[in-house]
Amino acid sequence: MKTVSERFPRPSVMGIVNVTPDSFSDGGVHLDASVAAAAARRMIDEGAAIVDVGGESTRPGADAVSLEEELRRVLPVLERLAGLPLSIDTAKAEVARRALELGAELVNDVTALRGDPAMAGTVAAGGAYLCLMHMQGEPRTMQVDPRYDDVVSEVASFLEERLRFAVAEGVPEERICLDPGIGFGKTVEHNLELVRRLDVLCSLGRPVVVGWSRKRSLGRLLGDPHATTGTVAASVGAAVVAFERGATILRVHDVRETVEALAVARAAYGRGVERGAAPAAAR
Ligand code: HH2
Repeated sequence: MKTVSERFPRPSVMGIVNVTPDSFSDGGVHLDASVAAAAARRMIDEGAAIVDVGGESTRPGADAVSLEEELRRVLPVLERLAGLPLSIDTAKAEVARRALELGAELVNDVTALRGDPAMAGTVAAGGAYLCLMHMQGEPRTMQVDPRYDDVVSEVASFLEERLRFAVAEGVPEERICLDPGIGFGKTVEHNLELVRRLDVLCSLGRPVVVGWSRKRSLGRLLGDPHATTGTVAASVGAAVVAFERGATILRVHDVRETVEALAVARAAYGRGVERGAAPAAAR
């Protein structure tokens, strides 16, 4: 099996399909399994390296969903997408296990293996890639006054500890990627600081995933203090900046626009960038 870096050259795009009624951006749009599967296929045609399918919203304020409900949402979509490159966005080991059985190759766990004690073993046994993400608090309350002494070093220490844990539990290090968790218990300034100093996270030695697409911090940056989403153009700009700072995988809703913008950025940086070399400006 390829390493994350071989499977996902820099930059790679991860498309997002949320099979939920309440996701902050595409909630309710993909609740029907056929509609969700068609959206995923379109994203792959548009250049996504992988499509991340999720059945539980983690937007600020979201409530948890039961195992039965999450399976009911995602399994029919995964079944329709057999043979395509898929990731499962879940914190539940049983959802991950069923998704891997149906051919998913990556488990995207926003709790970084803290949500379900069986998750690490499931990922290891399934031979899957794993994304470990930082979150302060839990979705229901995480945006209520998030605080850090130094957001970058705290996120880096957390991810380093989670990486060691995953490896100790049997997940090969070369299959793991790390994500600062934009918007997960972070103010606009925390998000900006994490991307500005993304080189600190890149120096942990694993490919970095950034998911800033359509998030409220982008809307707030544009001057609306009550925004709950960001625009497509702001999201594309955010993806290019994250790539420029060293990100390998960009998790986005708008695949075609992001792929086109990243093609220009990649061409401008020239040879070597896809192998993980951070552009000089990001070092
Ligand atoms: N963001 C969301 C969900 N999963 N996974 C990773 N690795 N990184 C992220 O930044 C990330 C994630 C939230 O965005 P979205 O899936 O669009 O919305 P919701 O959680 O409301 O379904």
